[in-house]
Amino acid sequence: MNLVKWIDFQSLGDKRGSLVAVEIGMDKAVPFDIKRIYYIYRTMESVSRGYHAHKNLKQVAICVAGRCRMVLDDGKKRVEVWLDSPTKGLLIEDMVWREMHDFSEDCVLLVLASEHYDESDYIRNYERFRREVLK
Ligand code: T46
Repeated sequence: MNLVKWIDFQSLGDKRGSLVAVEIGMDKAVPFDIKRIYYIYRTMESVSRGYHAHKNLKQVAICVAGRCRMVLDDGKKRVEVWLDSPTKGLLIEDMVWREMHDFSEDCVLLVLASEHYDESDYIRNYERFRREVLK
């Protein structure tokens, strides 16, 4: 499985500044209906977040300001990418362990989610995640 799936958004900039439109649908950028949007901001640089996987949740993470480092792990391999562009979305599928590190002070991470918030969808123990994803 290719863990790193980028979605490129077109920047509709003009001399006034930049604008990105995110559209959903089969032939559009985001491949699922968005049921929830949240954003993470003012995370301290020394703080790491995430450390979980989701059983049934697809998400697109877009760093609309600043940057952070995202680690993705499918139980077999671990990769890391920098989210540092408002025109690049990272598609995170079900059953992928994620960690977020090295938030810049100005980081605003916007996340589009395919499902409503459900704490029972989280797997917060890495060994349990590996057992479930590798079985
Ligand atoms: C993910 C990464 C990228 C809610 O009540 N509703 C929500 O929609 C969310 C996302 C969180 N919460 C509550 C649950 C916790 O009490 O907000 C608190 C912080 O959530 P959490 O510790 O899960 O945050 P992160 O940054 O570790 O993870 C979040 C998402 O939860 C997760 O789905 O993939 O961002």
